Amino acid sequence: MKIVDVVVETFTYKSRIVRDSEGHTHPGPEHDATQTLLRIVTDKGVEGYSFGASPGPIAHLVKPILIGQDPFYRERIWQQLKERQRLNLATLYDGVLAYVDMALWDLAGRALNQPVYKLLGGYRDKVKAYASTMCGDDLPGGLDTPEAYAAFALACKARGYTAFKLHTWQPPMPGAPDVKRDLAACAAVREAVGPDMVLMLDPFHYYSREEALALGRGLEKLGFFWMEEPMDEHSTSSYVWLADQLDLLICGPETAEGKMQTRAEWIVRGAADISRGGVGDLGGITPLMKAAHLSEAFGMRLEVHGGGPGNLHALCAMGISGEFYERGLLHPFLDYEQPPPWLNELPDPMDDQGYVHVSQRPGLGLNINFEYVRAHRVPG
Ligand code: XYH
Ligand code: MG
Repeated sequence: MKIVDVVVETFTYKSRIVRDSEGHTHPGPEHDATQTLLRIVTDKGVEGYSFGASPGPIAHLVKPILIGQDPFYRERIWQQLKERQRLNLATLYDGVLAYVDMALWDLAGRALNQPVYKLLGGYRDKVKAYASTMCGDDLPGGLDTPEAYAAFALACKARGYTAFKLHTWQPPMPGAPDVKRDLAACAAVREAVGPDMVLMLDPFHYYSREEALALGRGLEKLGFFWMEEPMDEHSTSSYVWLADQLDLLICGPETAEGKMQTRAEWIVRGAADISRGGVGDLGGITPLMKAAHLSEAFGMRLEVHGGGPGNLHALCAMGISGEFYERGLLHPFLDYEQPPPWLNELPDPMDDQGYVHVSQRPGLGLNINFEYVRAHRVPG
């Protein structure tokens, strides 16, 4: 089997999610948006798909490497793309590698009529989810006050979630960042949901060591399970210092560059108690499994960053598995249970016990509405 084409199709849809000047997502007015479908095409007619890739780097950097290769040589292709990143980091970022790697895993599953997690070596077929909120906002009835977070946590508990992670207020929101307000939101949530719900915090990502320590000590009093990314993750030493001071579990790194090598450094230096990363941070399912096996060798869990089928299939193939699937980002104003128009069903359906079930369909299990993609395709 040989790869004969690599295509990115751009199409339009209506979105109610907007980004603030820092890039954080929030509910907003309905507007036109675009999405992309990456298609890796073979000479045997089998294709692999993923959503979100940028057309430019795929056409100029990825396609010339893939054409003519056997799509089952994922490790070789991933290593070639990783090496090509060194002088093309502005365009060939880890997310691009992730889209390509996921489409290759999808292609293998479709060719062999197996879900990806079984090709990886299945371990389970469902994973407990946590409700992962959007960052705080100033929308009345949204996530604008500690009481609003508490109300939303109760709604998520009623939906079946057994765990809830707050993303609290970040700049450019007025008054952010503020350790005291973060702790007020966490206290309101704990008061509302009771002692049994698992709670985590993902706050402003650039607090000082002292602010992160004050936050961590406050979370210990509230019985929180983990805190992630309270400081700039480029300072490993700061996380070593923080983890030494706290009983609260520190989970990371999430966004620090360097794939599984960075995670190895954090583990050997004691910068975190739980490792972290998702397909977007590491560059695909292939490196995410490398990081999972690295963590396992140290008897540590890796909690996967972000949702989506790539992360879910990896979670279902981990020996020391991440305990949770990050479902979100959620907000009281948005109905997460509705699939996007380009899919006929949610890729991460959750039962009323709080478990997300991995698809048994071949590949990543995406039930793609190709007719929608065709009908809304952007010419060119
Ligand atoms: O928007 O700052 C943010 C969130 O932290 C986002 O980057 C991401 O979804 C995350 O951190 N999830 O845990
Ligand atoms: Mg995070």
